[in-house]
Amino acid sequence: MAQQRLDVVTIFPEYLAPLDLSLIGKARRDGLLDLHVHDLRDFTHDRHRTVDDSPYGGGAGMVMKPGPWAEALEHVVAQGSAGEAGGAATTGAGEPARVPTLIIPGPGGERFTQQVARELADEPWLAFACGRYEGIDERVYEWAGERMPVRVLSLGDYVLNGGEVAVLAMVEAVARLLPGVIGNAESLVEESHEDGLLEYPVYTKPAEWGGRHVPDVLLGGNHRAIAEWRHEQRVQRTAERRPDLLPPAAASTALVDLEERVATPADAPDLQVLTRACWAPEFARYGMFGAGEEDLETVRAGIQEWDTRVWRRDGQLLASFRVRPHPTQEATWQIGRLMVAPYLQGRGLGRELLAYAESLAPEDVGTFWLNTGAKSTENLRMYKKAGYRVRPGEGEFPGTVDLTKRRSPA
Ligand code: 6GU
Repeated sequence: MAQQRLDVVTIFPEYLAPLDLSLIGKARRDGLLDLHVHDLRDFTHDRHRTVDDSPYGGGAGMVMKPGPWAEALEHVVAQGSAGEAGGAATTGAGEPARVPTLIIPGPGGERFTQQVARELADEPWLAFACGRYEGIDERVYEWAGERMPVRVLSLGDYVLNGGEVAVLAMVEAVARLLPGVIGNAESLVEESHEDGLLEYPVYTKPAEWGGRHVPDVLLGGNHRAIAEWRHEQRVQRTAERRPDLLPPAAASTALVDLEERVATPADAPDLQVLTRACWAPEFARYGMFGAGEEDLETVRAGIQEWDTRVWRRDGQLLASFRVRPHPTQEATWQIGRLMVAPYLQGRGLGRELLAYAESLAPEDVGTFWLNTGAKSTENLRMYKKAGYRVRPGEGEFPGTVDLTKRRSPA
């Protein structure tokens, strides 16, 4: 079974002691989790083991110095290639992971959600950098970003004193998704946030307690009625406590309610922005550094070479794709740049766009072809669900895979 390696760098190693307890502790003892905690002060060289200093430009508090961080992270990265007994993390394919994905917890980060937890559970190796004080010198983020994928993640809109408590939360959320950590896979599926609704209320014996009764429906054996009641409770509870999780009633997100146009060169600037917005998180996450920066000239050329479609609402570009006959492959329809504005993702729009892109193919087309990041798990999930199969080997671009699907006979 694959093992996930975790490295945590902190000035309070004892803060991570709870990771020896309960299910997470058991996962470690079972060898599913390989956790290493490092003391940042071990990477200082002065008598006082100094990790912070006053901020340039003035202001409150102290800032963590870059030097110890770089040394600590270099030490962590070196563990990957060191081949120390059982030390090196391996990918799903069994190759050693060369660098970890670095997580820097902080209130200024991208929101840590169940979706992010799933993405992190897919990674063979995670490193966590726990900041304290007013934060870490900005150059550490740049330095690390040139060496490994970096994600700055926040638990929510409030401020903690440091990243340690956040790391406890994130490690618990991620580790319980690893195969083998929780015995019953179903208990993972039937959960708050797994499908966008909060959990239903639960009861156990006695059926009457202090004059309070367990709802009748749960005492009968009508499983269908129970399932319906529970679903109703979930919707009601979500509406009361987390209305933000329910699909917005007013703003429709169906494709048919948006204005479709064939793109012209005038759409290039907006398309460039949408492409960056869609790709930047992937690049950061999966470490395709520096790739994917297209200048306006290239975007304009793409509009000429493909049939590019754009969808706008109130002038704002919300979605796009481009299609054309494959330049070299016979009877093949190329679908590219299927993009949905980040805030509209996860609602099935991409799926709708894909079906529409396929419907534009001329009659003689027998195969649909597209290309995506080899590690873009959400894209791959959607394409596979739509009937696409990953072609063996590397895709058209480094770090990508090609996918194809036979057109079903009309
Ligand atoms: Cl991840 N870190 C800190 N220091 N404060 C936070 C947070 C993280 N998430 C919310 N507040």
